[in-house]
Amino acid sequence: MKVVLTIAGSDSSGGAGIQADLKTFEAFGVFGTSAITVLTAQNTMGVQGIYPVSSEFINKQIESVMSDFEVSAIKIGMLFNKEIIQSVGKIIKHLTIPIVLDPVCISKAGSKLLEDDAIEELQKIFCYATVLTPNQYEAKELFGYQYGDDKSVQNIYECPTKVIIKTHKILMDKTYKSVDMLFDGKEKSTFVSDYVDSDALHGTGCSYSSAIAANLALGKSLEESIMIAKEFIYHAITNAPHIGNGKGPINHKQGGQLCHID
Ligand code: PXL
Repeated sequence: MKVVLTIAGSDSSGGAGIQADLKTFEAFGVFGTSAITVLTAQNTMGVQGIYPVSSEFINKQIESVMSDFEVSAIKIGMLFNKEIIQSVGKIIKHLTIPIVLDPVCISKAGSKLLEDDAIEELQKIFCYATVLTPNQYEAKELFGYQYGDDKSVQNIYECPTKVIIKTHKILMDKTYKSVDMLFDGKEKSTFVSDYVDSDALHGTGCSYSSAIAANLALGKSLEESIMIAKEFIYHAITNAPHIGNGKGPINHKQGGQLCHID
């Protein structure tokens, strides 16, 4: 069985962060392991508290997992502050396995998940990743990207890191679509699915990047992994459990049943 590691924050409400990552790994039949970077006290309405783990202990968790298992891919989520970014950066710098870096800045409910002075530090570790998965807001913050302005994404191409920019609602053929664009330094590929008008979007970003990491671990190409991840998220949103009073979680199990790969 393939082993995947997530280096990310804990979401007490179970919809995003480490909890979403592990549920996604399970759905794809890979063995999920974790290194927790921060604890968050949160629910579907927002984040009530953030408690960072020391960088020494984050390293210890990563070393414990990697010294025992052969890890086939890594997903990186919420890193929160400069110190955590620097220490995770030092470890991933030397790795050759696929790394999916979700440059988490803000939650779907609007809470800040990255300290203001940590943005530059986060940009410094981009080149250690195989692929970055910002949403349109993160892409604006990190690359100055605006929809249609593809040149801004080319700025990071001193290295082979690819970028998927997730946009949500684009009018095509008279209906709204969810459109993701993959930039590889030369070409742009576009991935389209129907747009689901839902409030249950908490954890979609985390789960999407985890689904890509799981499929890369299974030996799929990046393009295939993106297509499978996009379909997984579509079904997970349409089968959301509708719990909580705010932006509710998605249904990883339902998505997994539809998309499971043996
Ligand atoms: O989706 C971004 C994200 C990442 N990590 C943690 C989160 C969230 C969003 O809520 O809680 C821990």
